[in-house]
Amino acid sequence: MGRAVSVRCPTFMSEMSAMNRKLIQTLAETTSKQVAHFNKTEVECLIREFNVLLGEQAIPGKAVTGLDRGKFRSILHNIFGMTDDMIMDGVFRTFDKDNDSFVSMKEWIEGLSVFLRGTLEEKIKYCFHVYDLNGDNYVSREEMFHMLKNSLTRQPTEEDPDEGIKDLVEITLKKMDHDHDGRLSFTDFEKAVREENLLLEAFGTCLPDITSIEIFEHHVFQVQLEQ
Ligand SMILES: [Ca+2]
Ligand SMILES: [Ca+2]
Repeated sequence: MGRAVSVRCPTFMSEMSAMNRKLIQTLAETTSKQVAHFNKTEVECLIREFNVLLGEQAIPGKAVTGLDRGKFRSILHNIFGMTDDMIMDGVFRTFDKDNDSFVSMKEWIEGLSVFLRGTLEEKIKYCFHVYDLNGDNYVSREEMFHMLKNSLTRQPTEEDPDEGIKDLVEITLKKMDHDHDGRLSFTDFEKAVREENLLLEAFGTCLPDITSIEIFEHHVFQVQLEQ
């Protein structure tokens, strides 16, 4: 992506035991080969940040479960400014690939690769997965209704908000449901987003804005340069 300048981890690394450091380096070596958008040093920094956020040290030989829903949601909220519960649950579900209710270190790095630096193709897959609330590979009328209602009914209006949202669902379907079966398949969604990129986050903000990406990356990758 052309953004990987020389990056150094905070001095924190030197405070870790040599054994732990070696473990993290080995882990980073392996993991960086599996993710598209981070180099080895960046992966090392992300592992360190993961441990900080987890609030406990990764002890060699001890299995670390990972970030639970609550911890993960507070990261989305505090670091990336997300507020929508339904969307945050969707992001959690999308990061938690093996569905064990924890975002493991590997899931964290793989997820962030798309979340922070994903290509359009990767982001289309990611957003579709977030929006497919029940995981049946379609975004249904009901799912659209719930998400739009959740994101739009912040301000109370005099009219029945449900009617307006139902109309919006129909308008959205008309625009995006290319095969006319009354729901969005991945193919429908992908086609619509490729035609109009703004539809990527049609049902709620599930990707961070550029400012929070920059702040996060600066904090995780380059904090040492300022010390
Ligand atoms: Ca998991
Ligand atoms: Ca669905």
